[in-house]
Amino acid sequence: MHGKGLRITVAAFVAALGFGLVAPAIGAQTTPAPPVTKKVTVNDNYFKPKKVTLAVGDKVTWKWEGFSAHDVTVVKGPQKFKSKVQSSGTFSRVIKKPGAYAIVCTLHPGMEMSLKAT
Ligand SMILES: [Cu+2]
Repeated sequence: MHGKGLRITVAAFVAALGFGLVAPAIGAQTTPAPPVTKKVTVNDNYFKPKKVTLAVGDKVTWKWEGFSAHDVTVVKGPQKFKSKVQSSGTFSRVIKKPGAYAIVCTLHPGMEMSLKAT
């Protein structure tokens, strides 16, 4: 007698968990967008694209495609970083802070780009 009643109670509790509580909780969660890698090419003497918008947590990979040496330097922004002066290869950073970033090649005045992270 007692055992059967307990089983029904447990079954009802599990059903309540499954349909009443757990399912809406899962449905209400927002799944963050997976991190994305944005590609920028480093050319002679310009970045392409010049403007990049991304979400915090995304990565930017600069790829050197010109013949001259260049660098990637944040001159203004919430997160500072600087690549080596290089003429080939890549440089990557995960953008961890929201805001506007002004980026230049310190070797070539006017070789600039901007990043906006939200
Ligand atoms: Cu340059």
